[in-house]
Amino acid sequence: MTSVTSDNATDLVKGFQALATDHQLALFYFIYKEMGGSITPAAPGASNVSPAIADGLFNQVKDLSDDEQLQLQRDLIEKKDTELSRQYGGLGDTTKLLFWYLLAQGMDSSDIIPLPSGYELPSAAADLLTQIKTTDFQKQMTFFRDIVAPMGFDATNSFTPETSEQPVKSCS
Ligand code: 45D
Repeated sequence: MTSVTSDNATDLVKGFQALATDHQLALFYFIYKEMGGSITPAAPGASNVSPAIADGLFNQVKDLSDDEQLQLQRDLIEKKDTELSRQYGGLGDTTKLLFWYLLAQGMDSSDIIPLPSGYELPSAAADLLTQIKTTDFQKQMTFFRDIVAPMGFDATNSFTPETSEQPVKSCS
């Protein structure tokens, strides 16, 4: 049944989003490690991705201190309203994915704060990792897009609680 598989993909997204911020970050990095070389930035123009834009954002992050780099990543997950979070929010979904990929590579090249040594995934995150590993490639991609898409701050959709008004009841 197709509904089983698509429900499963949604469950993964929900499971991911239910984790604490730091556990999401850690799991995401473990996923990157698992995928290893199987992520190949597609040929230019082959997909809906803007490498220059992802690079531009990554280069700004690279220049931050370790603490700021970690904070930025937490802010993205928590959809905080910051300058970089807004820039991220303006990217297309695949470009967001590419940006995270650059961050993960940056961790390996010491441009980005690494995981604390000996860090172990909390069990709920480890369970999700097992499920993601056994999901087929297309569904993994859908899962990734689904988790990176809502991260960051979407300035085009920013009716803050202070400025947005309750629906006015029409009184005759
Ligand atoms: O101290 O179509 C903790 C493209 C604990 C090409 C921490 C693609 C506390 C076009 C929070 C753990 C390549 C884009 C510290 C497709 C503590 C295209 C730090 C595919 C320090 C399909 C945690 C792209 C940190 C794909 C820093 C598949 C965690 C991309 C950081 C996949 C985690 C990208 C990061 C993935 C994880 C990226 C940066 C899986 C990034 C994962």
